[in-house]
Amino acid sequence: HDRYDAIVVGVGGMGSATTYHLAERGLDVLGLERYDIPHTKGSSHGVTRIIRRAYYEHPSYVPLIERAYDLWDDLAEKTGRDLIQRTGSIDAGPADNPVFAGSKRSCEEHDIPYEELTGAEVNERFPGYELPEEYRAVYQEDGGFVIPEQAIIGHTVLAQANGAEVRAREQVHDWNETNDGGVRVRTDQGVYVADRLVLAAGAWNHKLADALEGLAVPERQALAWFQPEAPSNFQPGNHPVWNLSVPEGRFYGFPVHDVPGFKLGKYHHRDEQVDPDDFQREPDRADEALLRDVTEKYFPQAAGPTMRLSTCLFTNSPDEHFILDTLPEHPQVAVGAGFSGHGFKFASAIGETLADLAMDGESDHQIDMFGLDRFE
Ligand code: PYC
Repeated sequence: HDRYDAIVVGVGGMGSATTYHLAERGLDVLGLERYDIPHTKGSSHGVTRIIRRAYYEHPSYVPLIERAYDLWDDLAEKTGRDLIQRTGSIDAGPADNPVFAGSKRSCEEHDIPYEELTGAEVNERFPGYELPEEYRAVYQEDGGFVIPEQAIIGHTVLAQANGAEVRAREQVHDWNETNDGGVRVRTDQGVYVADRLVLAAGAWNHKLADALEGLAVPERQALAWFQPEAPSNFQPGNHPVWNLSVPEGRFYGFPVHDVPGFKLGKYHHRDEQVDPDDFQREPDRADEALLRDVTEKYFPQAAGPTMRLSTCLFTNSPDEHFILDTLPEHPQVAVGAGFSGHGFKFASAIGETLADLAMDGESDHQIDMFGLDRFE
């Protein structure tokens, strides 16, 4: 193969979607993945990822999440895969906390239907919760979860059906610009040339672009699944996905799906910035204890025996907003980076955005907030 239109580095959540969107536009695309498709070493494993329209991080994300919902439904239909479930979402905490207040603001600004509930009302309606009664919560009926492994397989299969070449277990060492403005990518298996490059390598992105140094910083996270003692209260139909701001930190969780346990995690679990090639992957008792304590306090009926523990990686930008841009010195290279623990739900739309950026240097999606120049 002499030359591709585009090469995508990383065929995980973002890269598989990008490979699909490029191929679907009739472009000749190569996707390169250093591990398996899907794999458990990065940010896109663990069976469930929250999706929510009531976006407390900033109202500017709402148009992108609307597009992501449409594209997830489209992917589910085209592939026949069950990859999204609607459970409703709860964003809660004390009255002045940013999770509740930000979620409400996004609903108000974008006319998203929602209900404002007290902690007591949440507990009554969804008996798995035991929130302090005076807490405030936004309940939004379209919230739910995406199944990341199914999403990656779905995007990859559709990319291949549209002519993409995808290679797993092939590690990109480096890339450089060709004299005619393209890119040459060197892997442990060979050398490939393309007009455009997309860096979607998650926690490894900063190793492939100097411009991302210090702007896309990997962080170790831990997840726990505990067996509920009252299983029916933690089924998808009875237990909305949740984001909670409590004195112990910011936590998130899910109903039981696939793994026989109620899943939760803490944002910035133990504040451990790590090298993705050299960190403690195996969860330990301290990881488990931190998540068990919060489960006992706010979801006591879910605090049964441990069913699974796992680690994964966030890649944080300094302001925890995404990076979607071309590289300042290499306009033929698009990057999707720094998703800061809240990106997966958008992957379907980010694939479309990165395909736009790679081929046109711009996108119709609202991504002004996500440029690299904000860090200058
Ligand atoms: O964005 O809701 C979210 C989320 C949950 C876990 C990590 N991010």
